[in-house]
Amino acid sequence: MKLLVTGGAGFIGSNFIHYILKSYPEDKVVNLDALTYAGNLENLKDVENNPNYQFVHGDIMDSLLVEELIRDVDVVVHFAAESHVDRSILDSDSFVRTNVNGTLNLLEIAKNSGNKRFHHISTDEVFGSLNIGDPAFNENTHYDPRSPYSASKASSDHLVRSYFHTHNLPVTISNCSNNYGPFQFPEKLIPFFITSLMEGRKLPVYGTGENIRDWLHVKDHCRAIDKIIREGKIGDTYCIGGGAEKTNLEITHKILELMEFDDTNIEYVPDRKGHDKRYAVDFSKIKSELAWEPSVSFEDGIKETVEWYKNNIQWLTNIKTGEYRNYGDHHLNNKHTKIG
Ligand code: NAD
Ligand code: TDX
Repeated sequence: MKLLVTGGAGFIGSNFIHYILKSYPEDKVVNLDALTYAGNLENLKDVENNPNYQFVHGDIMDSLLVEELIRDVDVVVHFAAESHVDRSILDSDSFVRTNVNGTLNLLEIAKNSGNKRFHHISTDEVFGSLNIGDPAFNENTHYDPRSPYSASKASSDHLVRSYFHTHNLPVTISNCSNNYGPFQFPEKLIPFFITSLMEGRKLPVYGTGENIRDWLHVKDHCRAIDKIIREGKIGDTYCIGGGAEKTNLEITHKILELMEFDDTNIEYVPDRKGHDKRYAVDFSKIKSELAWEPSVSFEDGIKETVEWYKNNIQWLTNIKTGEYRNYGDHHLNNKHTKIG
């Protein structure tokens, strides 16, 4: 199989590329990434010389480039997005550009290139916010996005489904809960708190810290996407979850415990605007239809993740100093194809 992965230099996309190249030595992967602040080619250092891997620096809005790349792949696996809720609250434009217009551009080209198989990576946040005791989100939950980020992702999901119904584009969609693990940009809760403690800063818990997220190790998300692109039913949506609901304070205390710090390192700060209370995902469909379920327990996964950040200080330092962006330049000039 030849895959066009968009956004493969980000957190989940880079983990997915590692997963595919390791699991399927015959498969080929083309990674199209614009290298925004969230794209980091150091995430792919281990595979950069793999003959089955090619990096292309470019934007999913660049139609000529996308047309050229889509032509000879079997499947498009679409991760590229603006992904951070807090940034979407400050400035929503780039979220609409990449998440909505960018997805539309890919769909249109996939349609015009012989109806390519298209898998769209989405989020549980499109379903809105749950209260304690509400049933978990599932594939039939109505959309109710409440942040500019989730509104842009909801819009992209609708466009993907519309291309299935209108044009018979062979699509699938997955809506996943919060991921954690290696290579996550240190703006998201778990890596931000781990790296803050490493750097001697306090942990800014928004509001009371009682908001709940369902956590899934990124490796398990990659396994689920792999199952869907190979065995998923065309036109279907799959909800993916970790079965590990935790309050933000539980996460905070766990990180403090694993890193041997005490509660005086917590600082309560004003709440996020429109902060969703709770996410929870019912993953029984993918479990029964595709025999997928999480394999990494939160206890093991969070321990391993803390260790990963402690053991990858150079990766982190390069982000803090901005050096990671030069790694991209060096890499493009010396090793990999740059088309467009
Ligand atoms: P990320 O922010 O770490 O990575 C996004 C990648 O997309 C970056 O490499 C960036 O350079 C690239 N990109 C951005 N705009 C682009 C453009 N216009 N053209 C080409 N590339 C572009 O994001 P992530 O956390 O890895 O999330 C990946 C996908 O998974 C997103 O679609 C996100 O909505 C979804 N998702 C994330 C989570 C999570 O917990 N992180 C959970 C569920 C779903
Ligand atoms: O400093 C912080 N303090 C804090 O209390 C940060 C960065 C976050 N939080 C809280 C807000 C959320 O309740 O922690 C929770 C998790 O926050 P994020 O890591 O920003 O994730 P979230 O907003 O839940 O969205 C994530 O999961 C779904 C990803 O960023 C999305 O891309 C994905 O779709």
